[in-house]
Amino acid sequence: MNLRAIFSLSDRKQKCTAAPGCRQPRTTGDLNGNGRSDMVLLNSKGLCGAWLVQPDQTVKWTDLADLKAGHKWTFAGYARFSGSARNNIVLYSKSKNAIGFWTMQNGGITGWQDLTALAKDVTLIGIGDFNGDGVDDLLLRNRNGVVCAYLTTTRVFIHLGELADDQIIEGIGDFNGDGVDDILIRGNGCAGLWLLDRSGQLNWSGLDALPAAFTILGVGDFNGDGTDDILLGNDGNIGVWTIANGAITGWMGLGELPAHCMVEAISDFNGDGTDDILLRAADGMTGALLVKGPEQTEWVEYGCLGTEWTIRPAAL
Ligand SMILES: [Ca+2]
Ligand SMILES: [Ca+2]
Ligand SMILES: [Ca+2]
Ligand SMILES: [Ca+2]
Repeated sequence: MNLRAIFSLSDRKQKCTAAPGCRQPRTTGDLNGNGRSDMVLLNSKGLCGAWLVQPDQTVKWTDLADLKAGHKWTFAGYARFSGSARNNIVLYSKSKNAIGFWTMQNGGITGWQDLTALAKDVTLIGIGDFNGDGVDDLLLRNRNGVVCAYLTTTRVFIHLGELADDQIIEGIGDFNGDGVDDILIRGNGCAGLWLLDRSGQLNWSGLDALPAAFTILGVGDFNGDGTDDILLGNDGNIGVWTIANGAITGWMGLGELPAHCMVEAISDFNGDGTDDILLRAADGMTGALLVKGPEQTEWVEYGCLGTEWTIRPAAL
């Protein structure tokens, strides 16, 4: 199969109808700096708080703010804009098409910073470090499928590429371990990567056709080698395409999931250097599947969430 033909970057005439917004969850943030990732929760009334993951894998609730449902700001993701930890909480205002963030310390909000306001037809897709300077940037697209990065340190927009009509951005991660985040793209049943370098140049790497009935569930480093991998799942089973140097190196099965489980987030919840999978069952029970190795996982329960609570950043 000719992946280059399927993912033709030169086909810029088609009208893009792919859903805006990065579809899959990505790394959450460590909001209190204890080496374990935490979770921001937002309810339908606009109450925003966090589950701070403790060393014994219980969670401690902390109130953050009242965002007031239907008003200006909604939770848009986690980022690292200063320091070494991903502990900024990014908020998005639909009415202003603007982005800002909370600075955090010890799990509490210490301040607010405006980041940028976007042009009317531009949407925030995701957050990552697209020039490898250790500071997160914004991934944006316009309604014609043009994808840009807004570099937050230099406040410069750089053009990355165009999505064809059937292409969707599925995730963000560093798939070749060079310290620059790359972009996972799906189209026509196949997956591929936009590998970015520090100057914003883009190289295409076709991966493979998705196995029958499997979908992409998220991105994370599931074998702890410092390169992001791709989580896939079908009706009951999940597993990982392990990635190195922008190519698939193997399959790591992670076993069966109960029916109707949702992958809500991927991050390192126990601080062992390997990403884990936050799952939410149909009855609201939410916990982490700690990844220990091929076919080796451990389930820990954090608590039961009603349907009024969301964990994923809002689709913008
Ligand atoms: Ca950066
Ligand atoms: Ca990279
Ligand atoms: Ca890996
Ligand atoms: Ca882990």
